[in-house]
Amino acid sequence: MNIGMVCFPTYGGSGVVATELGIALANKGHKVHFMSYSQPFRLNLFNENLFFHEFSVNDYPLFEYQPYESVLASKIVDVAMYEHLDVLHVHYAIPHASVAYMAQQILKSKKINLPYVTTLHGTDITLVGRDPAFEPVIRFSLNHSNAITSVSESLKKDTLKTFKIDNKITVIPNFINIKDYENVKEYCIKRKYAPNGEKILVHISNFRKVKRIEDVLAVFANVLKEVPAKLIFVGDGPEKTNIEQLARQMNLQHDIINLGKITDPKEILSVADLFILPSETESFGLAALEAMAMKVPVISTNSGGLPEVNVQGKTGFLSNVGDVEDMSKNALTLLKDESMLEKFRQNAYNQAKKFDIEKILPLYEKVYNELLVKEVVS
Ligand code: GMT
Repeated sequence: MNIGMVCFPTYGGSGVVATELGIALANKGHKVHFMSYSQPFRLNLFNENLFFHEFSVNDYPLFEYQPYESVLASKIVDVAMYEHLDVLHVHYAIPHASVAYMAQQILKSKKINLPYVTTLHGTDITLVGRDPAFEPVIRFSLNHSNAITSVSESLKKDTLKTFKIDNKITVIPNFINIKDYENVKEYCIKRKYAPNGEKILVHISNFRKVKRIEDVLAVFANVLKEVPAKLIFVGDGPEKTNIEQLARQMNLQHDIINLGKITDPKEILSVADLFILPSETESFGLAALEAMAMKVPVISTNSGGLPEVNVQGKTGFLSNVGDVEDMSKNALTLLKDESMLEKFRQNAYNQAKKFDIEKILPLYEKVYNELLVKEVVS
């Protein structure tokens, strides 16, 4: 199958899902054509079935806002015509679902059929999508998607609550390739970051308000009162400077290691004792799943789709949003009990295996195949 894949290339879950899905499809023999304004950060093109079509948006002085949608739609039309795409898969509804619709209509005028799948990832529905200014366009382009997938049951419910959608929504959870998590070497970094055997807490995100990183600091401060520990931050984003300042005010700066954007966090996770994710909303929590695949238990909130990933009292603990006392208590319970921590580590790994790409890939292929069958019939 020739598949067009549209995603944001920036540091974020939807780009990771699109990229890892594209790689897995390419390994299975499908030809996958990525279209984005720069190369998605995890896309490694050493695969004869993977292609990247970059487009650039002109910075003409008349445009205060650059016409991203028009350029992307034109790129999709071009790639669909010359690479003979069978299906287009767009990640993140805004603005990719309406761009896909526009491209589809242009292609129709050239007697070319291009069905499109829209995958909803989270903030495209729960945050940005809640802005009423987007409502008519999102509703229209979702209702005209040939298929819609959502990364959790919770996100599906949120979508149906927020928009009047007549279309079916198929839940296909986020995934990891469990084979990639076997035999990751520690490279002695545990000793470098925790020279006196301190416990290591890790938080990975794109540092936006929705992640409530101030709660990570509050939990860490409480942990430090009872257990020697270090906190590793991976990622960058709008809240980073505020968080650094807050950490100084709380006198935590000497125990925090800021690593910035890291493409592949497996090595860092290999030295972690706990992963902290206190998000306000989280449609799935891919970062938590990646931690679990590295045998790291998760202290998280119970918002959105997190309970579909992190199992209370088994792979970690879940608390109400903002309840830092409960999160601290849970973190300390695990950090102070080595055998319990070990059991949770194994449980986390076993739970992550349920989301292995081998189980998830056929679900996406089924969605694509159903569209092709429909096209033959109509
Ligand atoms: O919001 C982000 O953190 C980035 C965002 C994205 O779309 O890039 O992540 C969302 O999609 C991920 C992949 O499907 C999910 O695992 C994340 O839970 C989701 N983030 C939120 O809902 C906040």
